[in-house]
Amino acid sequence: MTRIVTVAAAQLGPIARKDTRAQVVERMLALMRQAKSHGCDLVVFPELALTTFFPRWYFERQEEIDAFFEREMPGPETQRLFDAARSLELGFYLGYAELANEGGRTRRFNTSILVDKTGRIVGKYRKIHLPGHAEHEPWRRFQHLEKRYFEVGDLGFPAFRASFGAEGIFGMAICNDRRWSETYRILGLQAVEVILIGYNTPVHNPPAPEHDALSHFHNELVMQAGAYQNGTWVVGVAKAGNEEGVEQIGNSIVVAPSGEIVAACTTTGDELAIARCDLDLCASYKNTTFNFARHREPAQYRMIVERKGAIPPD
Ligand code: ING
Repeated sequence: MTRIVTVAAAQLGPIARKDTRAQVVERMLALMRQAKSHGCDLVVFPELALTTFFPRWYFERQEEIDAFFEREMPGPETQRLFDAARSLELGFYLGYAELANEGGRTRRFNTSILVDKTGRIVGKYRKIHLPGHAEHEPWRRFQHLEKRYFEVGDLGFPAFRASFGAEGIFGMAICNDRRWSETYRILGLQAVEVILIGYNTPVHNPPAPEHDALSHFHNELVMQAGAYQNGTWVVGVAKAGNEEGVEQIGNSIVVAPSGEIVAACTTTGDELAIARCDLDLCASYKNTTFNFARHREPAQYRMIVERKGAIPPD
């Protein structure tokens, strides 16, 4: 029995600072209804999908920062997404800013959740690779203060067995995570079949403006490589367009385990890119070229990493 999951990359255009969560949720519900009309099982929204990308600004007051965070999930503003999942029988990935009280203290993470067709949260991930800087750097055209506003994720890169039309093994990552090969390999070592990734990626990268012209190329390169080298589907979804004066890439894509891009958004607005993902295609790579049990040499890697190998000691 072929295991097909029909996935929609649900790209969002810009979200202004003044836009309310209710307005954004309305846009997301429209995309969910559209996805359902196209036979989708799963919708993937971007990173920090409920608000504007607030780490682009330096805030002094914690209450200003915390206005961008969700204290409960679902909460009053997001319950409608969970209700739609149940009524439409349509799962979703949602990126949001999580404010949690754990171990008697307040924690703040850049988080994503995976919600199944019954509206149940079946997976949670907290962003590990936080790019940018922790202190105000006025020389920049805009800030990138994720290291100031979020803690490094403490859940690892877990994979989840879940069902969206067909049962499979799903993993999540967020934005900068997709640039690091470890993200894909740690999930690949858990036999992942679909990796879901939301992102907010400015075209301009202040520390390396010479890379700006390659922002689409790098976006596709990392997800195509991660998919192929781990025999998994990868879905990358943008918050796109000119958001509060910062141009963010669109380029949302669905990548097959072959590394081929099989669906792509072509605008920088609210748009679906839809693909029928055959999860059994993963085996064509996991059982041959990337048969980890047969071809990987972890003992060799450990030796080199522990400086017993080719790298000369300091
Ligand atoms: N954004 C960007 C990303 O990794 C970035 C930051 C842009 C890093 C360009 C390097 C180059 O896509 C987030 N939110 O991680």
